[in-house]
Amino acid sequence: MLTLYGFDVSNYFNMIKLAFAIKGIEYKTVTLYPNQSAKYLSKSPMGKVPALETEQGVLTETNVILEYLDDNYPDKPLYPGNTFEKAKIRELVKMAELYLELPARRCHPEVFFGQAVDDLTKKEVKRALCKGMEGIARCAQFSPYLAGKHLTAADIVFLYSADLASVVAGKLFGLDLLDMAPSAKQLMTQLNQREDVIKIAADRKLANIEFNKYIASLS
Ligand SMILES: N[C@@H](CCC(=O)N[C@@H](CS)C(=O)NCC(=O)O)C(=O)O
Repeated sequence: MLTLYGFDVSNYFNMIKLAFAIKGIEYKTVTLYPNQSAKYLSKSPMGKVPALETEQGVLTETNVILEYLDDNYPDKPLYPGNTFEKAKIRELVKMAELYLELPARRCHPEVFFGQAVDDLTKKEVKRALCKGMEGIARCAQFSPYLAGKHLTAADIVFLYSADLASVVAGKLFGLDLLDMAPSAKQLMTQLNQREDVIKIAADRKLANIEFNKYIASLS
């Protein structure tokens, strides 16, 4: 059986959990935090989560895992359509990660862990997030999903990237990031009403208690 390494607070981990839920794939989880132990690095080369253990070996990088799952479990495709349509989904996945998730992450220390981030970083992140959401607005269809009428990998990555990016934009810059893409709010609402997404959010809330203790133990 597939084994997923990571923890329920991780947005990347939750992208894979949602893909599993949508496809109805059975899997087990090993709860662990990112770390640089030799044992974990032998599975996850950067020590990050998620990592997926398959019969053939371990895979990391969320977009890669999503594509692997789609290739092996083609029911309920997350990359539906012809080669152009599939590429468009990959484009949106990459945009959500590069231009929302990653810039927002630079401000996570201040927003989620109470560690001040310098003003230059904040200025760069503010600009990057606005550009990112505007870019996605130009590329996505929002009809109602990012790539059209089917929920795809792009929506999964957007959901768990835009949520944290919105918190960063709201708390640090007083901005409503979702306002910058028409129908983004509607899409987030729709996705957040799904049973599988609600369950993942409940797991996250519960896991947050242990995670906060873990973070406190680091200082
Ligand atoms: N590019 C990676 C990013 C995964 C990632 O950053 N995961 C976070 C947890 S949400 C992590 O492991 N952080 C620890 C670190 O960056 O060393 C992916 O697509 O899976």
